[in-house]
Amino acid sequence: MRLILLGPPGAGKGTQAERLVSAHELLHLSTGDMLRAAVAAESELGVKAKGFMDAGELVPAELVCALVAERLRAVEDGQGYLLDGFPRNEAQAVALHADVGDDAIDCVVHMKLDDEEIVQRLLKRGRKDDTEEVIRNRIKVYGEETSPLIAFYEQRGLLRTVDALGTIDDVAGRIAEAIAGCGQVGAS
Ligand code: B4P
Repeated sequence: MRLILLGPPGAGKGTQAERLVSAHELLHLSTGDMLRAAVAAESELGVKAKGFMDAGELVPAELVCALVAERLRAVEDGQGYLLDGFPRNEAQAVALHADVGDDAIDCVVHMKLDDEEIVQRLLKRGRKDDTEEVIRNRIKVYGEETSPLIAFYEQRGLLRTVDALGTIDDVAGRIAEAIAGCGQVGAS
């Protein structure tokens, strides 16, 4: 199974990704985690990415796409994967499909959550980029840059929208239902 988790900041992509990768033995590619590791290691990429992340902006596509392409090229045939937080705009989606092909994704799970719940969850999480001002900017960037991907994947028949409000178990149950049959021949 080859999945994308799409949703606003704080929708719980990372939280649900952990469950999905262990249930389906998927390779987990989280661009947020990869970028945070690069920042912590003070690598060339990390130094370039840090300012964008601290401000709640997207890291430039060429940096993120190179990172993901390198990992995806190393994926063995038949290995399922989960892209968590990537692609985050149309340029990244186009780059992804140019690299791995149009049929390299079976389903896109769109986790839907309203802005006030996002702010409350992220203030509670308290990561360095979880101040109210930065969270509101990330919500704005999501609306402008990432949300057009909902239509992009809907047109390709891949989108499954799930309500991300409720307990972690509730949301996991909805995702399990939404992806049942994904990646099987004849699945719609
Ligand atoms: P990410 O690391 O992707 O993080 P996120 O969107 O903030 O959070 P996520 O949706 O994973 O929520 P989580 O499970 O933690 O991005 C961080 C930054 O990296 C971006 O702003 C950007 O700068 C950069 N970046 C990443 N990918 C990029 C890309 N492709 N291109 C350019 N830049 C990129 O859950 C949030 C909180 O809610 C947690 O505390 C969790 O415990 C809680 N929670 C989860 N589910 C819950 C539930 N059902 N009920 C209550 N609380 C819940």
